[in-house]
Amino acid sequence: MKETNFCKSCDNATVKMYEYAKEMGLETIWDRAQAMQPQCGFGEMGLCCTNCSMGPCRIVKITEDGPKKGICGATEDTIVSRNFARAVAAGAAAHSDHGRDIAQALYHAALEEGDYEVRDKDKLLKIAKEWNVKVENRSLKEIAREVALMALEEFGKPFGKLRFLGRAPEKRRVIWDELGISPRAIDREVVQVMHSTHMGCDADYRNIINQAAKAALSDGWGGSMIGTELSDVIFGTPVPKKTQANLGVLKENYVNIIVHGHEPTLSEAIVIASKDPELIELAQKQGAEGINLAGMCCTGNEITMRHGVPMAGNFFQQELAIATGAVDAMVVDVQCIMPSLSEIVKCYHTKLITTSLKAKVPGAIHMEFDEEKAVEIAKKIVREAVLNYKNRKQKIYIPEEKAQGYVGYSYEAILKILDKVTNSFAHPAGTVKPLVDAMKSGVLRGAAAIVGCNNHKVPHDSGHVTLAKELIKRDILVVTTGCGAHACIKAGLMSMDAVNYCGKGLATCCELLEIPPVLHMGSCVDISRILTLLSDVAKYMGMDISDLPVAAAAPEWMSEKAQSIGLYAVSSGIYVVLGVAPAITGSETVVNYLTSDIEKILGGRFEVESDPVKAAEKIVYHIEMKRKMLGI
Ligand code: CUV
Ligand code: SF4
Repeated sequence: MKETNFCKSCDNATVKMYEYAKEMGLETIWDRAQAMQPQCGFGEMGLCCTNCSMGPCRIVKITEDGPKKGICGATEDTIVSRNFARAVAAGAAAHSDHGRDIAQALYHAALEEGDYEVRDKDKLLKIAKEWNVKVENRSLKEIAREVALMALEEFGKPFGKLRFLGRAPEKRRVIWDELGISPRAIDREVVQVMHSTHMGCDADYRNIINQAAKAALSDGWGGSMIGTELSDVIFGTPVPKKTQANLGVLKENYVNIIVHGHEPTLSEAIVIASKDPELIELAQKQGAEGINLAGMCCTGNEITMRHGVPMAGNFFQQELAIATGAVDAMVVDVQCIMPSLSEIVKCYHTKLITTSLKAKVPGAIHMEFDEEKAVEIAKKIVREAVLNYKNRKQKIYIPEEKAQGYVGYSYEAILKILDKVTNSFAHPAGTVKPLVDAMKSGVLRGAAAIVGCNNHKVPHDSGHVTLAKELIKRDILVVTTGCGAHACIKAGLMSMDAVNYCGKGLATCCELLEIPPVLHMGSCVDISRILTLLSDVAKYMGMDISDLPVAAAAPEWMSEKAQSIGLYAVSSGIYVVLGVAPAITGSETVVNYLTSDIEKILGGRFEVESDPVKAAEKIVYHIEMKRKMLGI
């Protein structure tokens, strides 16, 4: 087998643990990626269709005499766009189903069933006002119940458009309406993509992509936004706090529990359970000093944003965490959980505990989570972990890497920080004005979001980190979510010392506001926070999102959810740079459409650039061009 440079990571802890795992004879993501080479060219280009059983059909591009059409006559444009649309629909479904679970949790909270409550009253009232829910002479519970029910209706209501579209600037809403892509109900848009990409239905690539855009918008401005906003209502809107990140947050003499996956309903309950005095005492009886909770992937983002729980690592570190030998339980719910975990735990005492009906893994212990008995079940799960401490038998090796940083920059938190420099005499509190002023004066050139996963096609974390460093050097403020956020905090970019990497303008802003140059805005669904922020900036300036000197990047993306995010960002008028090409390269027409023509229609477009330094240059170019057009 040819030697590859697979485990290149800019994160020392990952490199060390990878080498250690190799020594121990463990198989990790990098080994499987290597064994998979060369990867299927048809699949890579999006040219394989399995939408009906006359197939699979694949379009042969490299030789002239190979088939140029599917058996039904579908062209490469049709096949590629259908595959892309289906991936977007799957991603939108995943995010939105997460949002639905949160809405359901709020409903239970309102009925006083279970352990959840309304923790952010202001946010609830704000949403109630936005949705025209009567608040006078009503209890908080009544309001919460109606808001929850309305949120649940967003998934399948027969008429109207999504309520949160009202947050978008007027110009944006007109574009969506004219194109017929204002989402109606979340489930409906996903279903419609699945229907029209069925064999023998939609064959027009532009129409297929428009429908995919509609489903994607139902994620960003629907499912994800509901997920974020209602999570804030139930669990509190994040405020800045200090935390630590990387595998070094695991503690040898403690019961280590890692929560991994996505939905805060489970992880919030585990946070409570891990502080239970009886369970801590039980841990001590087992010989441990206490219970140490850490989060991975987006669950890690959710609980660090709200509680400062240490972040154990991102997507590519999940197997490595178990290889430390110090994890007594890895508790997972949905999404981004590698099935390989059940294989690697066999070599350790670690218990892999699945909790969702939507995600069982053979070989794991299943302890079904129930929103109505959240803390009770969480305590059972924590107890399992605690009692497992004494079963440790392997050598423990925890890399010492552990970075410090600040997290918790929700949109509301950012507004509050901006208040510090707002002369409240002249401007009402809670305005984006200082941000706009800084951008107009050129102290800040613009802002960019760095989001998304890890992918073996890019050296681990270095896509995120290199891009972030290149951008802050040029006075571009970076906001980040998902595994990009993990990468940035591990690289020290969320500490106050990171001003040393900044250009003069951004450094001044950071020092004045006491913020790091890379702001942690949460999990993947929390990209909706960025949409809300951009909308308010655009509205303040009397413009559309597509006019702003901003950009987004997903340097190491891999999931279908990321494709949905990318498309809703583009459809919201944002320039999106992808570090990994989506499976569309089989059709030049579709590539041209998504990377060029679509900009004339929607104001945003995709760019594919695997080199993060070049990606930074492209983002800078885009931002400077937007500034010029604004005359600033
Ligand atoms: Ni939802 S989707 S690997 S955990 S960011 Fe991380 Fe984020 Fe991608 Fe998954
Ligand atoms: Fe082949 Fe058409 Fe069936 Fe796809 S839908 S598998 S291209 S026959």
